[in-house]
Amino acid sequence: MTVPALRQPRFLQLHQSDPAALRAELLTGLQAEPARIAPKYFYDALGSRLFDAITELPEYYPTRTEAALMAEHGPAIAQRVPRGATLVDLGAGNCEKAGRLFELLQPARYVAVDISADHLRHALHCLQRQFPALDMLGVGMDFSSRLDLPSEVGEGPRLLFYPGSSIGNFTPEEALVFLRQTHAAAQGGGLLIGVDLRKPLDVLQPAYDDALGVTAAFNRNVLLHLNRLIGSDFAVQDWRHIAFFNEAASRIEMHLEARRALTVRWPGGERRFASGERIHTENSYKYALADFQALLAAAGYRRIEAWTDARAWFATFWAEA
Ligand code: AVI
Repeated sequence: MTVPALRQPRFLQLHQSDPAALRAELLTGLQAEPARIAPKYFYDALGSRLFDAITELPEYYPTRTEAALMAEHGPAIAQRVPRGATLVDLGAGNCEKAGRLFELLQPARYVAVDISADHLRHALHCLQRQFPALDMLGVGMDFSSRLDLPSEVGEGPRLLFYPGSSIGNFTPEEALVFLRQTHAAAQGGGLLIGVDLRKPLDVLQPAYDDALGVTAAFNRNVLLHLNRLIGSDFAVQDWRHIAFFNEAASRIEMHLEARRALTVRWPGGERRFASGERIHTENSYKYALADFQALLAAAGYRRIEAWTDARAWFATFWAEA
């Protein structure tokens, strides 16, 4: 008797890092007024672990609020979403959130997208054992500047999944560009997206400045990552974590503030920072429900539906392409 071979996930690595371009981008940011570092540099190995720890903090409500929302409204969401579509998980990470949806949404294929296909290997192999019949593909690509899915993702409607309110780390203008790209990529399917909403300051502020200091460590760790990438000599103890809600822009801003006047050096350059001078590291936009609905409509989506938790802190939108 021959035992049928187990289906294996396939992998495709499209993103190749370009050290010279990366260095140029980082140095431009460091020399800008005010200095800035893009939030994607938070996520080295330690930064990714610190982010996982953030999601478990009592103050960081988005992850557990979204999970509860999906558990409660999953069946209603499943009624809207087409069966047998290709589920494309943007920023899949450990693939946990999408894995919880397989039984509910019954996709024909699962495509996990992240910056590195290697990061997806373990999670996809585990999921494949749990769901042996599901076709699985891991794609390593950087979709933050352009979402251009490869032909291997296949024909037919796609269900794009972008949970966690990562859309909030784009400016609204960038978010619109990105949503237009998801609309084009959906091939007549749709987008299931998690969005963090405006809420009282006494909830927002501690979520980004927690009592244990995990978010502070996450923010300051970006400097250690930079030291490895460009050979700079940032000393993390010289930098204070700052997080506040910018009411006019409706966003949490994170910065690193110099505790004293200092000079940061790297091969071929340096920058002086005055005491109290800041490096801007992240924006996390908080939307009104109607404003995000309007953004989806402007991107070309129709039949937009939203589910929120009882306190209206977080929303999951389904939008047809
Ligand atoms: C990944 N992103 C949605 C998080 C957020 O809430 O904006 C990143 C984060 N920054 C500080 N805490 C969490």
